[in-house]
Amino acid sequence: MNSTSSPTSTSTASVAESERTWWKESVFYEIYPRSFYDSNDNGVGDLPGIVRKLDYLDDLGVDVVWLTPVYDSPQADFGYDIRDYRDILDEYGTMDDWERLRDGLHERDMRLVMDLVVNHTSDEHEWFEKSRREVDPYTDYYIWREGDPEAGSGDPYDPDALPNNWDSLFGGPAWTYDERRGEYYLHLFDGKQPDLNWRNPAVREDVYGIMRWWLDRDIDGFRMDVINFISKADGLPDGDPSAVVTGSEHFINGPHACEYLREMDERVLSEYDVVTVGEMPGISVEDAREYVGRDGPLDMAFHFEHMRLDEGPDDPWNFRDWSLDDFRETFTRWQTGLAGEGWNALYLNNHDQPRMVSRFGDEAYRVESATMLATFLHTLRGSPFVYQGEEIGMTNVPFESAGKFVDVETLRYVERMLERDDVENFEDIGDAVRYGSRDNARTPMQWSDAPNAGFTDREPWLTVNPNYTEVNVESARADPDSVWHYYRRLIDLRHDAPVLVYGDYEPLLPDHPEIYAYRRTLEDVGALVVLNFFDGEPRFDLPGSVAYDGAELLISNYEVERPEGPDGFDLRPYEARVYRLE
Ligand code: ISL
Repeated sequence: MNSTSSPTSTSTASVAESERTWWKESVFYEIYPRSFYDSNDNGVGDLPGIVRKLDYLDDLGVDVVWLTPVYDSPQADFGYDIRDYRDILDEYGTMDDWERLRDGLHERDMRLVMDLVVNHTSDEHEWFEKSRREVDPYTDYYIWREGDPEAGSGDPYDPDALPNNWDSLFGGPAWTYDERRGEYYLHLFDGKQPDLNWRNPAVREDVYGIMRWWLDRDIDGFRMDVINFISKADGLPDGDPSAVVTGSEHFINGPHACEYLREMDERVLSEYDVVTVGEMPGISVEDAREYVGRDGPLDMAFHFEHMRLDEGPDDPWNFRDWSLDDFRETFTRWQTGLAGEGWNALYLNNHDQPRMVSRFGDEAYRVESATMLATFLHTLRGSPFVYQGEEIGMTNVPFESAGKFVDVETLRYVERMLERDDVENFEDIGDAVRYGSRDNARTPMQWSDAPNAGFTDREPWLTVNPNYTEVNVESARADPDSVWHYYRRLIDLRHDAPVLVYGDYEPLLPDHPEIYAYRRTLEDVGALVVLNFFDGEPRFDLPGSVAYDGAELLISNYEVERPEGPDGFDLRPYEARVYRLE
């Protein structure tokens, strides 16, 4: 069904040497270790499991693996709550296993990016245990405030008693009262994830020490968790109560965030040839220019604007349809806004988001829409990030009941909603939870049609998607028309076509209701990308500005009959085509 022709390689000589770097030319692959592969049959994925799948990654052709947290952690937020930054969680293996993974990747010319989670630690981290006992130098390692537990009803959780009105991103107040210290500590996420006090130079010094410890173990970079949240506004003022997350204007891109990252760059990063990707909810293109522009401290940023397109303006769980106009406008703004300035980190899903096929594609056209979206991801200016399972077109999960969810954000939301008078039972919010829960992304990787999708021989820690009998790596690899083979071809294509990496981006047909088309241009080479985002059969009318004569089809997710009309062609549902233009 799919066709690809071999791209005539263009030289990269036309790209200024100063512009070229390995990470711009790389395809990244995100691994969520808990769900990747279980080597010791305890139901939980682990590092030796990843080691066994290294040839799989090599065959797929990806260049860099981003490993989400594998450090010692009580797993309140599945690793984003770190107890010891210099140790591996027992369930996942040992430092020796980690070294085998790193070496195995390097032997295959792949690189390893680790997750740096330093906005907060676990409340079981030694620093916090000492901080709550006011043991120096840790007393001011976290953000402690007195508040007024005697206020109002005398309940320390009376809103009047709290130090301010900020919300946690997982819902409920961002403050927890610590009986022992008699003060509140700030946590922008769960109560088990206290925020570090970045104003304290000793905290920053310790973070840099952790970074050096890993960098000296020969890693190739960091993905930095909510790194634009590290600086909180002076005096921690009350936030606007009408905001989706109250207080967020005082901690997203806070006053010193960029300054701390510059210091981190000077003190640590500048000494290593590594890539840095900041996860930055709530940044605009203008903010991104500061973080990842020409003089910015980091290399790339994950922004969230396209993740918000189907979320309600007041309540993110109040999902609505996204529109192609907003989608195209958002991507175009980021493509043009960072042109010549910075580099995009491109993604359509990750371990926190619904599966892209179920969100921006169509499960009824699973293969077509997965390959169309993949074509989009790999032909924009920036580095594509593939999330495990995306390459076989994994979908959202029909979770049977409330009891099947395990993610803290989801559980908190369900708890909160069930307290409301207008919500009688889980099914009243079931659709939203099934659509939006982070657990959709975290179900075990589907390796085969064996029990538990070949992920484990035991009961897995999280439900397996029942579609594993059809959607799995083994059957995808056996089928030349599968999503998996399309990803391989697309990754090869991007490696061979500098125009897809470095070329300028120019949207075509900016108002088309169904088609998203654009041109990439690098010197005298062009690429035309035509994507049908829906299940209709619209005609693509070639814009006059595009010289289509002699265009060569580089890849498409349907068989394309040649020759076609000189002024356009009809598209099939979710059809994607990429042409090389002379
Ligand atoms: O936007 C979200 C869901 O729609 C959030 O989950 C958002 O991605 C998140 O708040 C920031 O994510 C990162 O930090 C969290 C952790 O739970 C996530 O897994 C991580 O990716 C706290 O460390």
